[in-house]
Amino acid sequence: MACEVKTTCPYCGVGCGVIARVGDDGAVSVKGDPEHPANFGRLCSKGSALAETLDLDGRLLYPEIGGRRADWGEALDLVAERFSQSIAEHGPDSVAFYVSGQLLTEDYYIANKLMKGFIGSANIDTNSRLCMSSSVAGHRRAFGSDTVPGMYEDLELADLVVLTGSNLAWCHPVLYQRLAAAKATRPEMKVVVIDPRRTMTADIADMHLAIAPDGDTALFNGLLAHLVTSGAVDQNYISAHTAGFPEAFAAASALDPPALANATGLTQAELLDFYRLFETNEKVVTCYSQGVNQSAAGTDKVNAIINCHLATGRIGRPGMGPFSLTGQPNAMGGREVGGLANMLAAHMDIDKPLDRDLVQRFWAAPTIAPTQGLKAVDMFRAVADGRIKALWIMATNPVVSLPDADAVEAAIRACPFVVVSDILKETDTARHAHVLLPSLGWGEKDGIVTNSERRISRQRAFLEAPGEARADWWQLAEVGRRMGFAEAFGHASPADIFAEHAALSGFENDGRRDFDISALAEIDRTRYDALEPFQWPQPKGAVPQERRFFAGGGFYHPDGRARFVPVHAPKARPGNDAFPFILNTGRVRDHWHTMTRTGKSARLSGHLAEPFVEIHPRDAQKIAVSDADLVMIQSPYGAAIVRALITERQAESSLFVPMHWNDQFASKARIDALVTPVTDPVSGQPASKNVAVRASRFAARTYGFAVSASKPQNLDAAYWAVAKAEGGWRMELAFADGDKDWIDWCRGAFSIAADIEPIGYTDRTSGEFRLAFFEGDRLLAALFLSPRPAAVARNWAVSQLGASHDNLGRRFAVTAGRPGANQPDPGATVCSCFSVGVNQITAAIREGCHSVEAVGEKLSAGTNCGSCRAEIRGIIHACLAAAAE
Ligand SMILES: Nc1nc2c(c(=O)[nH]1)N[C@H]1C(S)=C(S)[C@@H](COP(=O)(O)OP(=O)(O)OC[C@H]3O[C@@H](n4cnc5c(=O)[nH]c(N)nc54)[C@H](O)[C@@H]3O)O[C@H]1N2
Ligand SMILES: Nc1nc2c(c(=O)[nH]1)N[C@H]1C(S)=C(S)[C@@H](COP(=O)(O)OP(=O)(O)OC[C@H]3O[C@@H](n4cnc5c(=O)[nH]c(N)nc54)[C@H](O)[C@@H]3O)O[C@H]1N2
Ligand code: SF4
Ligand SMILES: [Mo]
Repeated sequence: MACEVKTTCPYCGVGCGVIARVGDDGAVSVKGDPEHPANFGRLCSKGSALAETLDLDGRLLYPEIGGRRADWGEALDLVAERFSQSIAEHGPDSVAFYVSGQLLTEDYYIANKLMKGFIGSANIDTNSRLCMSSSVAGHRRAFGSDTVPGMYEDLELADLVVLTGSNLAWCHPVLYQRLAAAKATRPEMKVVVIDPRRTMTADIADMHLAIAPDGDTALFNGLLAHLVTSGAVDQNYISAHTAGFPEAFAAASALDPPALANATGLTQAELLDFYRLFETNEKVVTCYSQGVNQSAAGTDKVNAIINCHLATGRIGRPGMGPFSLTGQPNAMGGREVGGLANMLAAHMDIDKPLDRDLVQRFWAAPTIAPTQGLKAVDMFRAVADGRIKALWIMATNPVVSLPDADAVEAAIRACPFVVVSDILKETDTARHAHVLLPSLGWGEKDGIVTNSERRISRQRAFLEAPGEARADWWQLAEVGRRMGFAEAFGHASPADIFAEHAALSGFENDGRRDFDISALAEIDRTRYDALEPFQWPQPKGAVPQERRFFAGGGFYHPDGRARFVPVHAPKARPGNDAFPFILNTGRVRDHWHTMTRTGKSARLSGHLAEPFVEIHPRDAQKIAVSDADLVMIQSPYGAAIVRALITERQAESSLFVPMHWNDQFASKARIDALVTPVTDPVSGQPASKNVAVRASRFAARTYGFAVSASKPQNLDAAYWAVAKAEGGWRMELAFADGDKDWIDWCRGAFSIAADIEPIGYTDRTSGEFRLAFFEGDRLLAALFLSPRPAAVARNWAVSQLGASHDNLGRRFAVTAGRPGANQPDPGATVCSCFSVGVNQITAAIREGCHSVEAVGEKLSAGTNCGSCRAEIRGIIHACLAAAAE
């Protein structure tokens, strides 16, 4: 029977509502939920492709112990026994949980309860440490609580939207679309993008400030000083609701205009233009994300921003406020349950004895963690030096995502007991687990997530659990029960856990704590199943309403006042001749983190199909790298090999490499292997955007491209990167030598039977060589080799996997490596929703489509999720500019 279920997207913190439809044949399709207040029906490219990521290929379906299948009872007994044993012999701090902002609130609540209240350690930290912890720390310093004051609507109501360290167009695409739509109806609205790179987000900006890495504190300090001298500050707000203004102002005035220009890498004129915009627009929202948080000065950057909003009283009113954009679908939920090592449940403070006592009583817990636990980077150091002897990793892939990732991998490998709960059998982290526990994934699990604007929505199951996979909360509760805490972990369903969480939020609260959803403390399963998205707080007895915080003060420091935090611009990193480039890392539009889900979609994988480094043309020239060359990047910690993408969008002396690629998809592209494990002193968040590296051309003798119907195995190449493609796989290759037995190589890599003979083609003058293997009329694999980066029409070659090759002519056409005149090559994918390539778009432009709308009308490109509209606009500009030359 076909059915439709309302749920929430499992990717970014926008938290879009999704309607999943399961057809009579079991096929799933998704569409945006028109009634969800985050997206009103929109979805981005990743959300639209969700149905393509649900297959069971590569799924972990049964528990495993030491690589052999085990049953749940045996696996859970072993986990409970080894954790209990370590605690008995070495104390509670000898064990740790490393969890994730992709857990549901209920999973997270149980993990935190078990560790802090029953094991009695605070050694539970989460990938949110790498993501939001500077924002949390900045909020708590300023507000006395981890409160996001505003809501999404503020971006639409503002007259000025400042985006700093946020690539909104690619990372929060639906929110970006809401902003772009608001700007289209009110063109007088201004958008400023502050980012060392000219990202796609800068496309709608009235002003792009290509700030020097970590120049944000200086920038916002200079702004605060300007607001004072120009008289834009709100003295009434400052005196009624804040403390510490003089000290913050003194710190902010430390740099004179030339020094400010120097620290920010911007001209004095640029600075003044920006400062005037901020001064003259009362309705201003400053959104920030990882360009702010992931820094050795991340917390100071957050407070530098908040200081400016406090000084002008522009906070918590429609269209005004600082706005931390959360990354993961449940980064906020994790903060609500206190899943960080330095927090306690329900926004309580682990350093406060009264809070600890309250939580312990509520849980009827035998103990409560007496002090903060180890933050992520320190936690893995403690794993490395043997202090932590049993580790449970859940819904995160630290061998890819933590700084100094090779050392993290070595630590995990050396740890006496490692449990990994994941949905996939093979990840860079799972390969080192002693016990592997199969978790339910999106569409199978049930619970709650909270988005960036404090909106709580249900993720609902619409698929059967595959194999023996079980929910993360169930795994944790079963271990808790087996460790002797049956009563505290007797929950029968996520609804039970949520009710307990809601009750704790209101327990002895009386308005002392911002997070209060006690109106839902008595929720039963039926109401829970029907729960509509709502914003917190929702205290018991109060009329449900959506609200902002702090327009009239009411901060959570004991005196009710916000704190200005005096912050100083960090000293510029000392120059370093050995490592002259600054490596900046981040995201691409169509991949999610370590690609365990988006890597399954051919459409999403087609946008950017291999790991790359963005490099400025002059830097490329300096290191003698041309377009499509391979580049070796090195830091004192590790190395990576990626493709050169030469672009003026990148600032000189800095490089950008995406964080996504890992050992499952490329030979050597885990970029966190290079990232220095430097952290912010307040938040403990790693500085993943400012790493000193060197770069050089990676010289290969032979370059290649291949397509294969089967998943390639054991690729023996100096460089390889594989991506899912329609009907199979595509891969980029490079070899240190030119004389292999290529037929043999193909048989090994593509599992081709010995009796299948290839068709070959060699061009002696160009040195190009091609091989194709067919079974019947079907192409099994084709390999294209060249002494230079291989010029093959890639999307066309991929399309040959699905084509019929029923005559010799067609087969030989494959070895030509490019389509005949009657079959145009679409080029690299730009629009993943409709699989439209760059060559099709340029052709349409040549035929007179000179606007995004016109291209959309002709090709449909950009008309579904809209995520590629900025890119299409860029192609139009480039084509028209080239034509005008
Ligand atoms: N497509 C996609 N979307 C995602 C994710 C994904 O994996 N893929 N992940 C989600 C998650 S968990 C997160 S945390 C968010 C992250 O969302 P964002 O923070 O928007 O994404 P990033 O690409 O990490 O970094 C943002 C920008 O910060 C810039 N930057 C670097 N250094 C500085 C600096 O010193 N100052 C300033 N002002 N800017 C700087 C970078 O050039 C980059 O363009 O995205 C979420 N959305
Ligand atoms: N250099 C650099 N490093 C970074 C960043 C950066 O910008 N630059 N960004 C950082 C940030 S902001 C983040 S958020 C992290 C993200 O980094 P990670 O959290 O390591 O990345 P994911 O790929 O999201 O890992 C999620 C894992 O959980 C599995 N999984 C999916 N669903 C479920 C489920 O329901 N249950 C369980 N148990 N498992 C599940 C997936 O298969 C995958 O293995 O990376 C951080 N690292
Ligand atoms: S913007 Fe895209 S990735 Fe983020 S929640 Fe919405 S559909 Fe999902
Ligand atoms: Mo994140």
